[in-house]
Amino acid sequence: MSAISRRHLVTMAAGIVAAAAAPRAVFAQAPAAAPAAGPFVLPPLPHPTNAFEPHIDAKTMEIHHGKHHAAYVANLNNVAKTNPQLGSSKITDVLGNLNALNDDIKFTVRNNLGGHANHTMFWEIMAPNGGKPEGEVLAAIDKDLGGLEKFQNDFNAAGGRQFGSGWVFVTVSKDGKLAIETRPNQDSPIMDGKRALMGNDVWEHAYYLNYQNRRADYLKAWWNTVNWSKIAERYAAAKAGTLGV
Ligand code: MN3
Repeated sequence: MSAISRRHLVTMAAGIVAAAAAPRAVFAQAPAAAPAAGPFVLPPLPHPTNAFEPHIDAKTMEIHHGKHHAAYVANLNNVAKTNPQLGSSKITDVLGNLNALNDDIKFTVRNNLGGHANHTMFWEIMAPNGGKPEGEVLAAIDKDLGGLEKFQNDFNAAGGRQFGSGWVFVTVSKDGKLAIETRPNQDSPIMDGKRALMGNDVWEHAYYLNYQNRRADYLKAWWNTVNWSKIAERYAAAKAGTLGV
């Protein structure tokens, strides 16, 4: 073998080693995503990430809140750099009137502000020992959703039927009427002038580490993380016309 071809082989081998090692090295050295400065803020989780085990594992909570929701917030802050009115408007006003936005930001705002609103609600209604529905909320569940057991079964079924990524919500009208509704992607009932009393995230990122393809098991287990006193507060706010995201 000539010196040239031997050198060529050594170079090739080194290239292969470098190529194989590169993705891991890049991943390990990647800095944690710094939140883009701006008007949108990632709300802190109300409980430690391991507070919901075994129903939702700590790693899923960390990634879901610290990566997925954080990315929606960072994307919004990037858009707000060139569209400062976005950061000074009420989230419900923007989502309730997406057609007022310029075409160049409409899609980004729909996905990321929808995601920000949905996840802000989602963390707010979570608690490790969240009790049971009582009082006016329970009365509304009985009246509009056929009682707690039927409601939970119907809600789980609707979440299971949502094809691909999306959400299953209970919407609440100003007169307190409840309905189970699903939305694709990060769409929110706010986009239709409604409000979400509560909702569950059926994107795979919400459950895949622990449940893989078993979305139905996740939907069932999720009820163990629901904060019913917070939902009672949201119900009262909806009837008073003051419920935000
Ligand atoms: Mn999510």
